[in-house]
Amino acid sequence: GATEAPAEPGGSPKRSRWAPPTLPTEPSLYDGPFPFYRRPAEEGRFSLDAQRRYHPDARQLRYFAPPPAEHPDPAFDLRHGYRDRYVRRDESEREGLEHLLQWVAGNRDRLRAQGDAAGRPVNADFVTWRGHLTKVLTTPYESQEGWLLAVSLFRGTLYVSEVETPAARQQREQRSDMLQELAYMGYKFERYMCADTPDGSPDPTGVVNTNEAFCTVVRTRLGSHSLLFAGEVDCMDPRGAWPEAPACYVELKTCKELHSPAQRKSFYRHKLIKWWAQSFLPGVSRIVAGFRAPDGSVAALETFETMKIFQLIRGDRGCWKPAVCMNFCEAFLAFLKRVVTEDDPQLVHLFAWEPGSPVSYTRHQGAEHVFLPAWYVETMSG
Ligand code: 0WD
Ligand code: CA
Repeated sequence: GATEAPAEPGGSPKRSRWAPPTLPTEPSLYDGPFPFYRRPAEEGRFSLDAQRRYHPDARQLRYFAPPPAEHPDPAFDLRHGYRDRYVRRDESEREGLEHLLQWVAGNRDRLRAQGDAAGRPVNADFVTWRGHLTKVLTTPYESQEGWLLAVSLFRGTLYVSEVETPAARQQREQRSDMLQELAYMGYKFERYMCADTPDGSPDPTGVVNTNEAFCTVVRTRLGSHSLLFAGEVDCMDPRGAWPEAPACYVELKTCKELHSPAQRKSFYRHKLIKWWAQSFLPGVSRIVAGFRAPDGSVAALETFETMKIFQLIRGDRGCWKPAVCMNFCEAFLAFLKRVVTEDDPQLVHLFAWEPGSPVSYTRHQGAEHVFLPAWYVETMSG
């Protein structure tokens, strides 16, 4: 797959070379009123089992079952089982949009029945993973990690799929044992906080298998863009104040214990932005954090209501703003619509961003970056 420079309109050699448009990411450019964001509605659910097999049901959904106090007693040991009770998903297996597309294909009759005037088989402007949108939302404030997003227009819908950057790949392949244990501790925390049945109790003695996942598929709208995306959800609260999905879902997180107001401020500035973006997008109403002590135990639990996070950061002038994140995302989606106009699953535009630069793109025809599987194109063309 060769990279083609976009056509040069006019083509006069005397004129300065046409440069493809880019999208700036400075926060000040997006500091306006919060854009319209429709309350996300759950369209469907699916599960991935211990062998990473797809099931069109909620068999992997777990139930929030926290301890009675904010200081778990007996203490959770997050390191327990790391050496001998850990089955890790093979992360070199690039799945792309595969499982989400399986859900779309499996629901094509219903999606078609909701069809719009444009006659699209999927009545949405964008189909993607929630995690990809989280990265877009946090872009104006991100200073460490760039991203690469592949985009194809197929039968009126833009599909967005992440491509691993060389830097991310290197990080993944060279991840230290300490970082791997830290990742394990996050999954282990889920085992202490969730039960397999609505009235059950957690059984933290079992195996942690990161192949297993429960995903919700939600539909929403940002400004003029209709979105259909899926996200992995940790559990639902059968006794919560919001009984309906997706508000009933609870996101579980672990974080290093905070000892000072300065540490808390830094946590609000750098970590809470990611937690907020991830849960706000699908309408998950609560995030429950377990703060890790140096010995690997959970020193305290703290609940963050997603819709109240903006109140925690409002007083800090140097902090991120939810409106900037959402306005940037809206502008990015408009940019995709403007650039990707040829309906062709074999044509891929690769949008690249690195901190300190604007978003740019390259155009690729055929093979190398194509990400919509043949089976999907076939199924949705019928
Ligand atoms: O193969 C790939 N390139 C990717 C696959 C990249 C990103 C995600 N995925 C898959 C995940 O395996 C999962 O099935 O997509 C699904 C999750 O999508 P999402 O909800 O859009 O992703 P995100 O919001 O980034 O992550 C949600 C949770 C994570 O929880 P924390 O609390 O750490 O944010 O999904 C899990 C993880 O538990 N997760 C993954 N699990 C296995 N492999 C991965 C991954 N690569 N990424 C996230
Ligand atoms: Ca989580």
